[in-house]
Amino acid sequence: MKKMNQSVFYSIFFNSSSVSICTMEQFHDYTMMFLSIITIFISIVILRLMTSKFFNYNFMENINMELIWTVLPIMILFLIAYPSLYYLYLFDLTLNPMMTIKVFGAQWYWIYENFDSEKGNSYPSYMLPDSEILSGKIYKMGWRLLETDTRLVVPYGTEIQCLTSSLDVIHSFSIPELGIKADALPGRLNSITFQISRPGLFYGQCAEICGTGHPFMPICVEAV
Ligand SMILES: [Cu+2]
Repeated sequence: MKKMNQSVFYSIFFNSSSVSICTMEQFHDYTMMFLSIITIFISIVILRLMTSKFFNYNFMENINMELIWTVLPIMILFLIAYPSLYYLYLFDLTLNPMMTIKVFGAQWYWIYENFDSEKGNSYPSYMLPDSEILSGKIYKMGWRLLETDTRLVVPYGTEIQCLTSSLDVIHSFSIPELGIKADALPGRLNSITFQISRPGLFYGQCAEICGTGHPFMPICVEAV
């Protein structure tokens, strides 16, 4: 229940689709704050230097000034680096997943496997070709090159662990809207945890060049 409240809180106040992408957006804004301040400050200094008619030829050294322009950048870099590393390791944490899904990349489609069912059902997910989207009924209509015949259906508001692997070459399971990107490597299991904060459809594409069918293996996640 506590987790549900947290994700609803995120979706209401930050208008983002998952807890991790919300954190990334916040960190982006935080970093942009420093970038804006530095850019404005440097612009003012350059403009003043260009427009000023005064030159001080006796001004050779100033210990205090050198101290400030050494210590201040170090502090700014630390203020950016610390939360950056903190979030980097936070996203790797898998605390208490309520569900585990397995994602296999294949040339050129995805195979999803649900661990929680007793038999362990696995199903492939192919892209819907243009002909099917155009000729289909309304329920079949969707984004060109993004709609799939079967969707990965997951609950929202719960922590979901996603294990990725590949059957042939390297693929990458990526959904930008949810802040997910995990390489699918043959012979290896990669783990990524995410928590979707609202119901809806989320689209992604393979993010590692894997052959001629690479642009035609989209990911469609349905959060219910
Ligand atoms: Cu690919």
